[in-house]
Amino acid sequence: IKKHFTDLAIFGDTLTLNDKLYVGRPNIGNRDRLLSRINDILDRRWLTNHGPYVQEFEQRIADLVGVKHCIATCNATVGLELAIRALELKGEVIVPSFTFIATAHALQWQEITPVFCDIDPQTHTINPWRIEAMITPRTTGIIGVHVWGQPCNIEALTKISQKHNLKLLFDAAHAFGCSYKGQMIGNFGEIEVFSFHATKFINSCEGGAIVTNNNELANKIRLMENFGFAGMDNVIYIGTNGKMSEMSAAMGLTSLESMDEFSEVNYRNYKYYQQELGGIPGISLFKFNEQEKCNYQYIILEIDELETHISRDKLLEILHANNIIARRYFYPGCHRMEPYRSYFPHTRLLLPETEKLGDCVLLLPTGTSINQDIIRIIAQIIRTAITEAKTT
Ligand code: T4K
Repeated sequence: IKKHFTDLAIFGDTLTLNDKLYVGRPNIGNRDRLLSRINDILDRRWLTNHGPYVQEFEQRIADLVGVKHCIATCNATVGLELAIRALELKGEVIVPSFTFIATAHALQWQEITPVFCDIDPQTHTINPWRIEAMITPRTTGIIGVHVWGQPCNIEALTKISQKHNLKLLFDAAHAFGCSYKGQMIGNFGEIEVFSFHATKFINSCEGGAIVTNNNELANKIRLMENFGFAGMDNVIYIGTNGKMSEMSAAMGLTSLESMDEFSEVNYRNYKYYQQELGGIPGISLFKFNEQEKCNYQYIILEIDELETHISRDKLLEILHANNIIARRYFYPGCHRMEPYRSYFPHTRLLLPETEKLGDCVLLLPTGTSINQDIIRIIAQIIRTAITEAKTT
């Protein structure tokens, strides 16, 4: 074993990982089923525009979530944009900064100001108790993000939104297959939006879905997603092209068929990580509530540098040098990325928990390309890096 961090591949001699391990490596379902669906699409020559596979995908999602309406989209970002338009949000909308930049961009793209709110350090989701102080006469809505598939405090958010007459919408990009108080995510707020991007629990290569129990909103979104066409040659809304293609739906349906297997593998990996990382001082693994349904798609570490004597960034460098391509999601927070950094230069002061988490969070690989042996190696690299840091 090499001794110094100048030799970053500290396990180069003994425990080599030959292939790079990525966070977000897609889980692939049954290839034969996928190829047979692709052949069907080619035979049918129906490639997009609400074809039979998209309709089947929407129905399967609606059934799994237990929600009235599902509208499949080309991705979740456009899904959020459509939801925001359909809800007629304007002015300011309160969102967490600890999220993927798409949540903020979906608002700003429509000239709505995202007002960044701090998070609860336990759940990593928006802190409802910080919201009321941020409401102004221009505020029209709240977007909660179920980051990592960890549901927001939906009860508190619902109460606040009702009290102030604000629209409540959830970015559920990470939360397909998760539940809150026994009910599936997808049933809360006015609308929820899932992502089926390649890196997500269920993937359609690119894709998303808008789900709602509101008939009127669902009708409106269906039209807006297809340029606002209410029939051939008749446009009644300003719309966009948010449609999912048949190829994406074929991938999505195939992925859905392996959903139980994916969540079992993810859960097993989560338990292995818990076992292997347990007892390393200064490292904590984000804990999910096992009473709820969860897709366990993310392995989230927090590094306490005072205890480990190693910064998160140094550890990241060591992991990368050992072919473990860990990620710093969601560093540094939307408020510190352009254009928001320039628009709101003082926001940092209002978001101490977001700042703290952004500086110590690290995501590790999981999914079907990982197993217990690999997790043991990853944990051993982390343990050695910390031991070395303490002795140098
Ligand atoms: N809201 C939230 C909370 C989100 O996290 C996201 C997306 C959205 C909204 C918007 O959803 P979409 O519009 O995308 O449906 C990635 C994804 O592109 C993005 O979908 C995701 N969140 C975000 C958390 O991660 P990047 O910029 O980090 O992607 P990239 O290219 O660095 O890849 C991520 C990792 O996945 C790498 O480790 C490589 C690996 N990977 C990626 C792809 C595409 C693979 O192994 N195979 C692949 O095919 O954003």
